[in-house]
Amino acid sequence: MPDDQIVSSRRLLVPVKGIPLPDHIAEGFDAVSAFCPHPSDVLISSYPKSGTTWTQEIVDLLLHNGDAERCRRASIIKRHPFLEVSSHLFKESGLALLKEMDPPRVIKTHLPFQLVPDGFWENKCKTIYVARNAKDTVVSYHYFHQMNQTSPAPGPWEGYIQKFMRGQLGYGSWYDHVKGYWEEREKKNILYVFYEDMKENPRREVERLMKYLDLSLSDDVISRIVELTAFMTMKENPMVNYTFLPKTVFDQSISSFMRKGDVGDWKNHFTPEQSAEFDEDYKKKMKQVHIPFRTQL
Ligand code: PPS
Repeated sequence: MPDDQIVSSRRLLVPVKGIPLPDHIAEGFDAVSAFCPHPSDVLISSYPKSGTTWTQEIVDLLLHNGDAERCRRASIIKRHPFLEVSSHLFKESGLALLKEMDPPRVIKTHLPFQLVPDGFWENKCKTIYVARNAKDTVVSYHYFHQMNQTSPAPGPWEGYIQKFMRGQLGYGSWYDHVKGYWEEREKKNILYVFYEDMKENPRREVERLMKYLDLSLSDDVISRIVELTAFMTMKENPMVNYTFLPKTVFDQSISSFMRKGDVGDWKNHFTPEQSAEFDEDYKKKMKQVHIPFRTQL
């Protein structure tokens, strides 16, 4: 077993300002809120299961001119501290890792906009928000909660969709999460990226990320980054596929972290009735805002 994790067990969710968070995150939340980043730090934010790891790997490769070896210097959780994660899960919390690193750092979070420490906005940190359509997200989250031994047990699919619609899963309402960042994206200079766009045309999205980061890399390097971050390549890469965590944390015999990597897998899980109910509810929750999500390509 790697020495940097501790054995864990399924945890409870505790509300922080109305958002259900894993109890170990809720307990340490005051220190997270007080975290002050450096203006050169980059934040990668998302609702869970939206393509965060994929985006992190692209950003790391962009910042290292496509050098695959340098991007294998450590696991993704060490390269990009997970802001709110506590030492209950990993030996070092996100904040402890950040303390050891010099800026510019890339920081991962799943916090909704209103829980992100103010320092990120005061210091005008670059922020990338990754969003994925709700139906594929809830499918991916259900598999994840089965294999993630530190999260509350997900229960059967039917009830799980209801919890997702009610915002009762970890990190709360998907609907509020995607809307929160969408509404602030212009004022806060947030780059809003869609998982489906990355699948459709990865090169175009890698170039968007590159420009946002004020980088200019050669066409060859961009091509290499696209290849290195293809689903099957990342699935085989031990520095990003989370096989560095022990079975007591992520039991990948239940479901792989790099599971399917597709747009439209929801069709294999939703019954026609579940899909109709979900769509009806979606229309109500998303009616004030048009965010161009696609559930198929
Ligand atoms: S986490 O735990 O919230 O940080 O998970 P996150 O990384 O956001 O999302 C995991 C899902 O993203 C898929 N994934 C990819 N898809 C396409 N291409 C690449 N390179 C890629 N890397 C990760 C991963 O397989 C999860 O989705 P599902 O649908 O479960 O396969």
